[in-house]
Amino acid sequence: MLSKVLIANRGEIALRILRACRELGIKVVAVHSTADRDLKHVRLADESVCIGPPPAASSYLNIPAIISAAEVTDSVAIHPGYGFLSENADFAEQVEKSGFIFIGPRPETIRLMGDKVSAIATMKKAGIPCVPGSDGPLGDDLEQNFRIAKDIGYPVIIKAAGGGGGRGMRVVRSEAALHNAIILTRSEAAAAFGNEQIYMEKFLENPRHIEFQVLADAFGKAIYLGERDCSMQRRHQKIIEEAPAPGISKNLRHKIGERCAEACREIGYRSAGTFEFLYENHEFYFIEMNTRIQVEHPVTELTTGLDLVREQLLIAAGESLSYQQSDIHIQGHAVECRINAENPETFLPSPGTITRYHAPGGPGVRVDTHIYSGYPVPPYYDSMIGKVITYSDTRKSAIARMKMALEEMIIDGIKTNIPLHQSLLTDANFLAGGTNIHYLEKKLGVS
Ligand code: MV4
Repeated sequence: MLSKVLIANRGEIALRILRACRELGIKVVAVHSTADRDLKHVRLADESVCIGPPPAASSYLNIPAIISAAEVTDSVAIHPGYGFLSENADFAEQVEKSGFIFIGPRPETIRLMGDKVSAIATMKKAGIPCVPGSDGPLGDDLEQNFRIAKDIGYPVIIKAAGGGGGRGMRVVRSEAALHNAIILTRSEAAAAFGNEQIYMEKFLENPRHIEFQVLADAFGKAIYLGERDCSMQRRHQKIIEEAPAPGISKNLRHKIGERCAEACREIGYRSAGTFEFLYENHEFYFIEMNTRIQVEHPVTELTTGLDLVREQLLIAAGESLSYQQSDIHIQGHAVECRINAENPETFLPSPGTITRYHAPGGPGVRVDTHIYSGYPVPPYYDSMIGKVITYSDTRKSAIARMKMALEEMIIDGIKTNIPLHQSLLTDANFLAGGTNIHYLEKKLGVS
């Protein structure tokens, strides 16, 4: 087993990783910015190293500082969590070149999936259903691009190969608007991602966002752990996720999940991963692959009984997967509400000291958070301060447990989005299940 793991992250996920390490008897090194000395996982870690000032660029994104911290503490592996350096192929490469284990996929895999054009080409070849599109990057020949768009059929969407997660995209509804959209998206892509490659897809008007979780070891074994519905979002920030996705049959889950697992085998995928799909008119269309542990991983843990971070650690330690696909049974229903330190009406961040905190509890209630009474939420980072996840035998009962849990939860001193969740948990369309990616913004009257 790994002797000592450095956690290159902060907040709830750092604490989540610390707990998984502890359970396996792995020593933990926390790294933190000067704003994060009072984080719960820093207190609980065996050792901690301050790696820089509050701005992430100087601390949690500071590769030399993090690798130096691993060196001086004799760490053997680095867990990147989500966000920050988690999908930075150069970081993974430097971690390995410095003699440490990167807890995640191989650097080449991260690079392949980071470029959306190569990710889609790879997945298409591996038999994953993709959105009808340009089959590669767009060239500069306008007439040819007109033909590609005409063949796909308007509306189309122009996306940056270096983008993802909603950055660098433009919808085009007519041939008259295509040329400009290509030029604008290309120049934005060059500026934002240092990669001017762009590609074209059919624009799906009202899809749901459904993603499949996979787990693969270093010996070519891979399994899928079912799907999550992450359609409830605002400005590409998910706020509620659930597993399984309402209305997806066991048959379709098996068909898509098996293809994801097979694709992992073909590309030599390692660690936890997520295949992101758009789902519309009973069809799945692959859009991106995430090569990290995700915020919403707990809903999959509750419906499968696995501990995904534990599995990541075991895989990184060179163990083979101890589960076969036939060992995996999706049972019950799980819902996750992300708790953000923000104004529920304006969505502006609401940093400050939490003067009073009471956690909810009871059957089927899990709280993943690093907050405590007296914790100062710093203004420098993402506003997510925790997640409440509920589980029960049915969706209806998991939602009922969530309503109770959020009524029970007390976070004083700052504003949170709990009132927004309360309103969604009584929303007839949410209760019916299967709302699309535009539902929340429409309900809020934004788009
Ligand atoms: C799309 C799409 C419709 N059609 N691609 C946005 C985030 C990035 N991961 C991909 N995104 C989209 N790609 C095609 N061909 C609509 C979106 C999209 C979206 C996707 C998932 C979750 C929320 C979204 C919000 C707006 C647009």
